Amino acid sequence: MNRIFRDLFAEKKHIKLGLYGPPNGGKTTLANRICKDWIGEEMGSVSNLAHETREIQIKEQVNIKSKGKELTFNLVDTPGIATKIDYEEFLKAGMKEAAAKKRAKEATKGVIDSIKWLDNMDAVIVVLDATEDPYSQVNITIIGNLQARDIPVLIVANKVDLKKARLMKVNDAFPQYKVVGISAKYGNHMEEFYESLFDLVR
Ligand SMILES: Nc1nc2c(ncn2[C@@H]2O[C@H](COP(=O)(O)OP(=O)(O)OP(=O)(O)O)[C@@H](O)[C@H]2O)c(=O)[nH]1
Ligand SMILES: [Mg+2]
Repeated sequence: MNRIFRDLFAEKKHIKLGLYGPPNGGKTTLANRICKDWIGEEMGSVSNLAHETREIQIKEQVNIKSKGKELTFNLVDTPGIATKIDYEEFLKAGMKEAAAKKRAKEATKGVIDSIKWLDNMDAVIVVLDATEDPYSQVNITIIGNLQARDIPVLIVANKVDLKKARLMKVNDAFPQYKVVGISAKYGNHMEEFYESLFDLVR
C-alpha cells in the first residue's frame, strides 16, 4: 500500500489493547499501573477476592513513549475468565448470601463478555499469576483462542515480587510467546514490559 496513504490511516486508528487472563492475575493492577505511569490516574478497583472486575472497562487514548517511539491505544480491562464460578467462594470470604449470588451472576456474565470482546482486540496482554500453575484449562483456552484468531499476544508473568513466583515455568508453558516477568503491584520490570509492548504492536 502507498506509504503516505497508510500513515494517514495509521494516525486515525485506535488500537484496542486487551488485558486478559484468569481472575486475580493482576489485570486491573497492571491497568492501573499503566494509567498511573502515563496519564496519572487509575482505572479500576482491585481485590484479593476473585471477580472484582465484572464489566469491561476502557481507558481511551493512552499514550506511551519509550526510546523515541510513541504508541497510542485504548486499554481494555476485562473480567477474569473462569470455567467455574461458585458463590460459596464469596460466602467464605464473608459476603452475605444475596451479595455472593449477585457477584457470581455478574461474574458469569463478565466471562461471557470477555470472550465476546476477544474479536475486537488488536493485541492482547495475557496476565498470569506467576505463583500459580500456568498449565490451567483457562490459560490454555485463552491463549489457544488468541492464536486461532491471529491476535498478537504478550504474556505477563505477574507477581514476581513473591518468593513462590516461577517465571521459567510460564516461559516453558508457552514457548511460542514472549513472556515478561513483572510486579504490577510494585512496578518492577515495567521498562522491559513497555519495550515488549512496542514490539507487540509494531
Ligand atoms: N504480590 C503481588 N500481588 C499482586 C500483584 N498484582 C496484583 N496483585 C494482587 O492480586 C490480587 C488481584 O489483583 P487484581 O488486579 O484485582 O486482579 P485481576 O486480574 O484484575 O482480577 P479480576 O478482576 O478478578 O479478574 C490483588 O490482591 C492485588 O493486590 C503483584 O505484582 N504482586
Ligand atoms: Mg480486575
